Amino acid sequence: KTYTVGHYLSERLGQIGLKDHFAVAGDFNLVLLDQLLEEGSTKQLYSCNELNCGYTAEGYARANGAAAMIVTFNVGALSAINAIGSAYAESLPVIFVSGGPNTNDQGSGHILHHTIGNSNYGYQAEMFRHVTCATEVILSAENAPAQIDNAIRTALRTRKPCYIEIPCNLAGAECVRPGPVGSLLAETTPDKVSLDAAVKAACDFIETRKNLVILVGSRVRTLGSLEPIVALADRIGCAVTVMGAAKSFFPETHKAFRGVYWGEVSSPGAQELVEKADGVICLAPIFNDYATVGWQSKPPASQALIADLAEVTVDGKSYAGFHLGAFLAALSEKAPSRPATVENTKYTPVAIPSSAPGVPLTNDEMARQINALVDGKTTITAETGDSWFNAIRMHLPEGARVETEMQWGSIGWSVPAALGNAIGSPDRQHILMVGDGSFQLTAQEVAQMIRYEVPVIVFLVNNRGYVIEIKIHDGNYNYIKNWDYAGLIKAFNAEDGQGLGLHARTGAELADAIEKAKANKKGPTFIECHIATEDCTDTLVQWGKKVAAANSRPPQKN
Ligand code: TPP
Repeated sequence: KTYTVGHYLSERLGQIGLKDHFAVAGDFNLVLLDQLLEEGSTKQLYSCNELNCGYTAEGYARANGAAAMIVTFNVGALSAINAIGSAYAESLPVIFVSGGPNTNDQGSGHILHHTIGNSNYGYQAEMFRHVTCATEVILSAENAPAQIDNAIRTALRTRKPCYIEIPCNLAGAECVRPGPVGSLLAETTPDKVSLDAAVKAACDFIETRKNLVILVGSRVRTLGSLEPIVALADRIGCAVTVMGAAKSFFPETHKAFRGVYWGEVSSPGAQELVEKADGVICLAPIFNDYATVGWQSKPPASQALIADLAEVTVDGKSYAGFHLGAFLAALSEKAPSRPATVENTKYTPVAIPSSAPGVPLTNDEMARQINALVDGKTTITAETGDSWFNAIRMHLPEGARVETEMQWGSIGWSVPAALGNAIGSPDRQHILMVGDGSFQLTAQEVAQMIRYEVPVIVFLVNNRGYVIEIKIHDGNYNYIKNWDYAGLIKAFNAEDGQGLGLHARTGAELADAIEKAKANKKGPTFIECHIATEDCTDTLVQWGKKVAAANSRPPQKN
């Protein structure tokens, strides 16, 4: 039997540790999908549309380190580009594969369906070039192995999405078998001279500062483990805070944990700790306007050591040629100990207030009950909106995980991302917190949770609007058409689904719904939580004011 380009891709996906790939069919990728099914290293799972497919893959990469998706040319790929932007922004290696025009049509002047109606088919790859680390348009079966390998290798090394375009008449063309997978997986050998210099500079920084604190950022996700961060904190002995987007990326039960640093909306004590420190060791941070509460809370360069994924900056000097993991490992062996901040400060978590079971459900009571459900094997996916602030104020047992998409911040992300995450880590309990406005973008992906019997517990916050936007800048455009959200589950179940749709209008109803959710393992349990529009976290209100102020700065006059 002929071994094909599609088989080659399929075998590689299995070799890099994927168990599944996500797809939407179209005539430019049908033969490719056949090859993937035939070779069979990974399972083929389907999405309702390509945007959802992209976010499902993005969520799977969060659980599994990488992901793959296959869509059709233009009509599919251009829907998915938003999700690939997300994977780029959030540093997640999603292997994006698009079917492409038959090689006989390329350069022939033929006009093809699904295109913008001219005969130059390079524009799709050109668009994706901005949101991927490697863009490979395959034009011959002979070159396919090197091009597929280059894209996958670059994605895994840089932790960014890559682009592979496979013409519809090459997916089934004869191809050589893959060589050893090691060259795709291995990190490049660190530049030892540069690494040693960075570690020396970091040790000097640590030695000469009186009040040190570690600030953990969201891109540490790419390390795949919290151990290197814990080892560094233990070695230095200083206090540790996490950025909002890095919630759960340091164990909250660790003696050095001092909560979330997020400028004015920090955990009690964390703002003072970080802003009074004369040395802040920032691990893979993203200091955007949201994270800095409208540019108010970025540690000044003179006080910050920035250890990013591919470079370390200390006292204005940059060192590169090694990955963050190698830097942390070396620094954890050499760093001097500075116990000051961990001994002089303490962390007092704030309890989430409760309300009586019979009264109308409040945001606090909802957050409190969700928090009580979280154990060490729980992943919470929290959508843009007040769900961020609710997830961030929760108390996490060791092992619990929170996933947010704070850099890209696209509403609708969380429904497919929670599905992908749950497929990528089926041994964990999955909780999704999503607002009604966000849900309206990607609602139909709940049907795939039903199809694949994925028991995500969905908390849909029906507060009749875009409350986060109301707090940033109010107007008519922030109020949405109400739906019977829980009622959708009956429609999605159709004749064979086992999803459960429930309403919670009081604390007692929510508690009852959560009990039913725990028992339902054959599909998602969707709990529509009815919350008053004005009822949201205080942190959202405070943060919203600062972000609004930053957004409304007038243009500078020349
Ligand atoms: N469109 C996209 C794709 N992404 C966005 N982030 C926005 C628009 C702007 N936006 C940010 S949050 C938000 C909107 C429209 C509303 C979120 O509302 P909801 O999901 O109901 O959450 P809540 O604020 O009520 O908690």
